[in-house]
Amino acid sequence: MAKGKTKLTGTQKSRGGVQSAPEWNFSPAGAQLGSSAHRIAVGVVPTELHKEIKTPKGKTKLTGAQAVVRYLIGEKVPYAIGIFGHGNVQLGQALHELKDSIRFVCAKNEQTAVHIALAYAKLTGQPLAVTSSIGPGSTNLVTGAAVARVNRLPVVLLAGEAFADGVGPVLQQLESLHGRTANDTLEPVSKYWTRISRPEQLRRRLREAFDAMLEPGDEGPATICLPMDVQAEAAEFDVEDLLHTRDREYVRVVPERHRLRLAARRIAAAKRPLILAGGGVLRSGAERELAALAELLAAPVAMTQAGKGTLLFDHPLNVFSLGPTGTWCGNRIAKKADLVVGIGTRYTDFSTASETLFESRPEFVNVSICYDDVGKERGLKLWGDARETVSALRQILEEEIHWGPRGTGEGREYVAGTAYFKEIQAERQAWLAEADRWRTMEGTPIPQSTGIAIINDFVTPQSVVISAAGNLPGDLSKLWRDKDPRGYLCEWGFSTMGYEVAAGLGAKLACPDREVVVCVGDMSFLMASQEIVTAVQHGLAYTVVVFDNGGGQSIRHLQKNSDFSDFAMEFRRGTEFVALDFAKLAEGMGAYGLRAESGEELATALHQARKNTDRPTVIHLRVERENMICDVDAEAWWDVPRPALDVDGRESESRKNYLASKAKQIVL
Ligand SMILES: Cc1ncc(C[n+]2csc(CCOP(=O)(O)OP(=O)(O)O)c2C)c(N)n1
Ligand SMILES: [Mg+2]
Repeated sequence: MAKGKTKLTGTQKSRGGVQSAPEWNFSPAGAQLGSSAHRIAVGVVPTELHKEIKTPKGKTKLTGAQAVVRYLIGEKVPYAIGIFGHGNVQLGQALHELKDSIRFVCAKNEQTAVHIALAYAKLTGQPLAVTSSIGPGSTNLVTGAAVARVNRLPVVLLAGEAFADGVGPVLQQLESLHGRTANDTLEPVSKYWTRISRPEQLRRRLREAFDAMLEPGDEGPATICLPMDVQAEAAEFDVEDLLHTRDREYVRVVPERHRLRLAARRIAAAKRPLILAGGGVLRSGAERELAALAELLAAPVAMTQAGKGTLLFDHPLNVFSLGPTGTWCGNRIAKKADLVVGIGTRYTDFSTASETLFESRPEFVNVSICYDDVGKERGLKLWGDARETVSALRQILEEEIHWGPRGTGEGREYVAGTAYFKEIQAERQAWLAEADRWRTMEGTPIPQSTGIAIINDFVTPQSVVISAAGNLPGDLSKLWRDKDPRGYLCEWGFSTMGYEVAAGLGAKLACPDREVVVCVGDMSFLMASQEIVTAVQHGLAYTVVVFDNGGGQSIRHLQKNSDFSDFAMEFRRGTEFVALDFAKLAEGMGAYGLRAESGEELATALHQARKNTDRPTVIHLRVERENMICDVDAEAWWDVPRPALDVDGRESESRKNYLASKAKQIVL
């Protein structure tokens, strides 16, 4: 060609490194790129996909990677997130070819890429795909996968894999043999795990992966290890089939009638019933049914972190959270219960105070679609969907047992004569007064509890608050007054530091029209704040409040309150605290940075952040490090073993006390 230039097709141009179309963007500036840039066309399959060159058998030749991407589009996966390396650039190419049907988000760490997907799944029930290169990219996924497994959230992990032909180099791979690769680390934390060795296997394994990943009540991560050569090789596929939309409606199963009747009779006979509402209530959309059952029985409702908000805070039957990070209000009621109706809960150590809470040895009736959970605490198993099962229980109580409602007027005015109801009200009022004291406490810098209250008063029912580790989850569970059942997202299953900032991004992708406020400790922020850059890239605006208390105060307070030495949890150089500036750090990542130390400054910063609609805002909030609500005795125990011997080799007093508490465990 003249002038030494080469003729390229449109696709070749973008492949050849010439600047391709602008990246998608949520910000007002991004919106100008056109509506498709602002809102993704989920599940819209470009018609040209159907016109691909067919082989004589009516099939289409595709690379393994192209087949994977088409299957994801068929399953209506709107976003793929991840980082490319030599182990998944092949998949990257296929994603690029269809980048208007499945948007790509370039994360800054594979772990936080998964966290983005998990917040999305939590708020929508829908999985996203996350991809990594081989080796360190895959091992970075492990924590994210574990968070997904523990929290029962779906996510597709497309992990680059060593050569299927077995000849490949060892770069970024374990050199040991036995057929193991770095991706084997993902197997124990995956709900479904498979290693592909031929592209023809993809269709079936992908379907299996989605089926396993979306099992109601036991959702989890599905890992598909994609060898580099298999991603690149071509095979024949039925494209119509790959793109065919599957029935992914949430299945609602109801237990047998005789079990429901048995449960209803036991519930009707209880004098001090307690309902424990977990995350399954929200997953099933059973909030109304929960309230209706509680009101019918005039039974108090305690909530786990995942179930928080299922009953709003001002409901007279809400006795708040349980366990060592919960409230003494809920714990006192739980200790004297004669029957517990657990709905969609896993009975973790935080709900059972490490199996010491239910001192009065109540009966348990468990409503859960997850078979692993439904039999816990030796409960009567109501194995079914929460919404349908609770509704059926209520119907039997009303129509067959003729249970007279204890509450009238939408459940707000109760037949307040019962001693139990009065007791619930007294405990509630006492706790609310204590919470009010913490919510309004003054000081410079302000106490964390006051900071939480200011944020809580600032947000609207349309906002989502996010947290994960440190003192914030416990403090929020005590102090946060829910305004919407789906406005509280705390990752407390794995309590992973570094989840928060990425989850804010995922929440914003899931609910672009909701305000998102992330509450994160300073140590957690330092563990993973890098997705702020990703949010800047895509014009995602949300607020991150970094609670600066000079380090990991939850663990330092645990040390101090449990006879351990105050050791290595603060950011000190000798006696001096390292001067950190999270606002500057944020600015350095392209976001807005603000600082606050008083209540007024925090309120002003929150208002300013709300006006910043084109990128995230980080508020560096200095808070008090000693006077913390975590030191208030929740009247519930947590099993943290104390060393048997002190420094002189003698049995410690602390150990004796520990063993005395441990002896109270009731392991059913
Ligand atoms: C990934 C990870 N590593 C370690 C822990 C154990 N851990 C729990 S809280 C905490 C300190 C968190 O510090 P910060 O985020 O500042 O919150 P604060 O304790 O000050 O409230 C640590 C180390 C954890 N939860 N997650
Ligand atoms: Mg801290």
